Amino acid sequence: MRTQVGIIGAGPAGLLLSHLLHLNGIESVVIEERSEDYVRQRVRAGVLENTTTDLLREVGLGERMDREGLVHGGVSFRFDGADHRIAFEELIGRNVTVYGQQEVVKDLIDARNRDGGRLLFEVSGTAVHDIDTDRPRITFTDSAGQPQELVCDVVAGCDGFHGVSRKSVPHEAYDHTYPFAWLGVLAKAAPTREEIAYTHHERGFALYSMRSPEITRLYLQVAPDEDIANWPDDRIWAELHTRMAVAGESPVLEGPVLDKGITAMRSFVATPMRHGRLFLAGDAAHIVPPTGAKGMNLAVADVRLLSMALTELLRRNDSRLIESYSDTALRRVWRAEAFSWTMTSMLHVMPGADAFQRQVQLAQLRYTVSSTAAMTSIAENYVGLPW
Ligand code: RFL
Ligand code: PHB
Repeated sequence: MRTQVGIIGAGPAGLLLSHLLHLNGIESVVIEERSEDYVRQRVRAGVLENTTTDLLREVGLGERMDREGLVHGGVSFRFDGADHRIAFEELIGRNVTVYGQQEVVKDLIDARNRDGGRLLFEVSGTAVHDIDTDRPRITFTDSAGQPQELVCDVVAGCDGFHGVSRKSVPHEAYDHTYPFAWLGVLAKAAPTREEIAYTHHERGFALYSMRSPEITRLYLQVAPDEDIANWPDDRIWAELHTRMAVAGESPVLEGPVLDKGITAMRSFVATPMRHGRLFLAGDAAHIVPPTGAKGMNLAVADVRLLSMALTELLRRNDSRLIESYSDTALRRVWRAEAFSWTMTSMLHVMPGADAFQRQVQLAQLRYTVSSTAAMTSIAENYVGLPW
């Protein structure tokens, strides 16, 4: 097989890259190790920056998002037994949209299928070769068990944090793990509030979010090595009520649990994001803890840049943008790393923190929700800084 851009991974990064390249007249093939059903159903991120929704609309992917997405003009921080709203729309005139990552992925798969895109699911044994030459190759076994070779002009490694691409890029790794994890629950229960609430409670962080008028999405800070078996549904609900209550009232309405899982919290950056003709994008190159809701948005930002750079390279033989791809992308990545780290440190209970550190943390929270300057800073980072 032959194509211009061989894309490894059908997550938001790989699928959107393929779509953007198609709009610019560039051919690609996406290979994915999971099944199409699995990829369409995988429950993950929920918050789209204003920059992301603008881009999705611009490239013809806004229709269902605008119909079903929930526009939020602010978020709340809950602590000291009260709700403190950060009003994005009043502060900076922008907002975010809650629209599940798997909905974006479904819209992308449907768009690629409509446009005759080549998406190969259930491949195995993916390996990249000859990335130092101008004819890199990807080898894999297809879903029928046949060995395949894909010869390309360029390879895009969009295969997430546990993929194979990053191993072929000599890089410096910046890695930070946090002494806690998130237990996430998707429940068939109507949200009782209209906006997301980030809760700081002495028993640990909790997050109230939603997916639709029928579905709530909730998270609890737990130990990093926590076993999900220790968290029967009753315990989860009891803990959510305790942490999120304001003046004795819990916003949480219980309902059947549709999905639950534990996510480790980590910050990671690989630099550079390129070696020869292999370019990394999204979680393959960097991850952030989910507290800032930045992961998928960063994947979108990377592939927006990469699609423009590859278009210049492959259509006009101009390599200036591609030469600066890694440096330019990493500027935004490090900003998001800083924001995610700040949000994570401010809102979680830090195991082992002494009494002094706890008071400093509370002082920081109180300042953040009472200063217009501090709230504006949270708002502009949360809704997405300009490209
Ligand atoms: P993905 O989505 O991991 O996709 C990579 C794809 O590559 C495939 N793959 C391979 N395919 C072929 N050959 C191989 N050898 C392969 N190895 C892997 C995988 O099967 C997969 O389909 O990476 P991508 O596209 O870079 O997208 C990144 C986002 O998925 C991620 O950053 C977000 O989900 C992070 N995240 C959030 N981001 C936000 O912007 N807002 C949020 O509110 C938000 N909340 C979250 C999150 C992530 C979470 N978890 C579960 C990690 C909340 C949680 C709980
Ligand atoms: C979600 O709705 O899944 C969600 C919301 C905000 C975050 C992370 C995840 O910071």
